[in-house]
Amino acid sequence: MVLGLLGLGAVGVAAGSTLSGFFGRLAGELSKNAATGPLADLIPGTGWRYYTVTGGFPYKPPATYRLAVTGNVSRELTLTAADLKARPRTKLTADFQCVTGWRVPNVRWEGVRLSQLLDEAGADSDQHAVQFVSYDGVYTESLTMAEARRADVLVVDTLDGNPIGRDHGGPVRMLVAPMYGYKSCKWLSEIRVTPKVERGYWEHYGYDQEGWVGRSNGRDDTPTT
Ligand SMILES: Nc1nc2c(c(=O)[nH]1)N[C@H]1C(S)=C(S)[C@@H](COP(=O)(O)O)O[C@H]1N2
Ligand SMILES: [Mo]
Repeated sequence: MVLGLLGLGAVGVAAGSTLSGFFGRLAGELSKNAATGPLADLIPGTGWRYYTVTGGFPYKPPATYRLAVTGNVSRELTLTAADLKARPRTKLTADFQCVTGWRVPNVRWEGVRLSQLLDEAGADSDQHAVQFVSYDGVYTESLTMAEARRADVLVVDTLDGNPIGRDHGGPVRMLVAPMYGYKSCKWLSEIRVTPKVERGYWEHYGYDQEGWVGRSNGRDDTPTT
């Protein structure tokens, strides 16, 4: 399976092309839903799609949510949603772009810089990577330590001024603003400092480890960050 299947639905494209206009688009949407489930639908009017590779949306209410910072660190952290609110906060507005082509312009995010949490945990200086683990039990992603420490890589809990909901990977997810959406792990459970980059979910299907918007995966999108 390839990521394109999730985004457009190969079945949907094939079905849509035999029809025209509205009915063609409708057939495409219905076929896409058959492949990915109704909750992965295009959200009317926003451009967002809700993605989940497992078919599940493993939401933890903010009151019981926990984020672990583990691996090769001098102090492991266990943070609550309130702990994240109490740390220095960063706001960032950026287009959100999926490698399958859809883009949501000017999304307003708020959260804590990943570098802040790596510093607090005392990430060992000889470690070269950071891995992100999802509560869904399947999805992981990784960045190099240099990428992870960029100012536009955030642990976010706020989207367009609201708490991040279940469909968007709330209450806490990653935002790797300069890279395609697949690098931004939803339902974030753990941040793990590792000696080397571990291949993530979509990298196993051939997507680039370095998912820079506009210069990876053979795409020529215009980067906005
Ligand atoms: N746990 C998890 N994180 C994930 C995904 C997923 O399926 N599961 N999909 C990725 C992809 S390909 C994209 S484009 C974005 C989509 O974010 P959204 O569902 O909030 O639109 O989440 C990324 N993070
Ligand atoms: Mo994506």
